[in-house]
Amino acid sequence: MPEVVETAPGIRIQDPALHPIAEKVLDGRRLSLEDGNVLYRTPDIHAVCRLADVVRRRLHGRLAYYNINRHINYSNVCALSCSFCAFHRKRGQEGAYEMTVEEVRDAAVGAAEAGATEIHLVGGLHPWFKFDHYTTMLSTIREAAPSLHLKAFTAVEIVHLQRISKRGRDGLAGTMAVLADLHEAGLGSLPGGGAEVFDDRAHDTAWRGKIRGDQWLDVHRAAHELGLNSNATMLYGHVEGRRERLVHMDLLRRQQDHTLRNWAGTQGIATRPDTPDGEAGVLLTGPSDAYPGERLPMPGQAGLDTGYFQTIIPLPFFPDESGLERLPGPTGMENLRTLAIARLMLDNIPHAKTFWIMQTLGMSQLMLDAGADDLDGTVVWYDITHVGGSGTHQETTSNDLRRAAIEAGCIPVERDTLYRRVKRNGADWSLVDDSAAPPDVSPSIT
Ligand code: V47
Repeated sequence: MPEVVETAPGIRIQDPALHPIAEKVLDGRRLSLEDGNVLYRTPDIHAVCRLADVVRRRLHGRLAYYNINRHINYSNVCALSCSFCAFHRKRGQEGAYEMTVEEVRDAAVGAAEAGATEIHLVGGLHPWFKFDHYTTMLSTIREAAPSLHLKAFTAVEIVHLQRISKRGRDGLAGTMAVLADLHEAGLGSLPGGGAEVFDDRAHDTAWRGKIRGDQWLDVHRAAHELGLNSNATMLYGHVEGRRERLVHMDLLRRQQDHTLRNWAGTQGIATRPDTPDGEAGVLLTGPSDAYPGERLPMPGQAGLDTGYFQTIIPLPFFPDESGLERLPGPTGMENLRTLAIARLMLDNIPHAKTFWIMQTLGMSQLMLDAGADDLDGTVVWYDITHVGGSGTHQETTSNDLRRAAIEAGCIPVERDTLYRRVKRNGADWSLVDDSAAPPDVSPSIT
């Protein structure tokens, strides 16, 4: 039996290979890709989860965020044929659908009347919709349901919109122009979809024809420069390997460093020269005494003039009905480990989300103890994956989410899309003034 070492109260480590990593986490130093490899290889998965929980508690105490939202997939007709995707159809193919602007509006109004704060609006790359169809979709929802935050269009759709609006050759300026038009029409933030895994080999094997990782990152950089926040996903457990996942995390981390570096400098938040590439990294997950103010302000406040990545969302691959049905997909332990490693590696992204639709609510409860602080939302309609043969209607109530969080030893907190706290009375809601009553996020380790 290997010696069990207690590095900090409650963190029992059996695998000596984890000791230097535990030291780094406790000191608030950045983990290298090699550290990530060790975290993937160690049999001591429980220690990995405990370390991720240290970071989670530093940032969020025992708070578990959720939101009341509705996903609207406006069409599954897609010019692409990614082999991992069971959602896409060709026009006229059985199961293909397109919602009209009025249908999208009605779904959004129904969601607002039921108390939703957010619409998550995405779809396939429709071959015939014109650019103004997308701006009309946003402005129509905004007019009919102004209280809703519109988190819409993955980076893949944004590049498609850039092409169909004849700005495909304008590079980053064209992306900014498209995003500015969408923002003007009501776009509030970008979802994290379409990232898959930033690796050209995996890209060419399973989603050739779709944008590559560098383009995905460019779109999010443009959104951040415009002051919009966004999320980042990582689809894993298909044709990629663990090394590619770690590189994906590192690329996100570098981009977030780049985004936050100036702001961190103005705030006196330490940038650490000890990142593996020697560049100054902005770590938000160190001990609170080392990093006062690790909670990021809203874009436009407290000297922060850009948007940023709010949350990392690891998405486990579902082989069913996809072109990669022969693959087994990741197991529960791999999902737990990947979530914990994402929390540890992405030391400058404030939130880690377990999308319960894909992870299941039961696994998500375990993940709240292994790095995750966000369960996503009430969702209602979800077309892209169906867990265990469930239908399109996948709904859980806010009570279900709250109960799941409490059972996991957390304090459930309803948030809006930008992680501001929500005060609710049935379908009516308003934002809580955090400056009046900041949430208790005391970083105790129990
Ligand atoms: O981009 C597609 C993935 C993503 C499969 O930003 C699959 O808050 C598993 O991005 N198995 C869409 N995954 C979902 C998404 C998302 C979800 C929740 C919240 C947010 C957010 C974003 O689903 C796609 C793709 O990467 N996907 N097919 C599949 N067979």
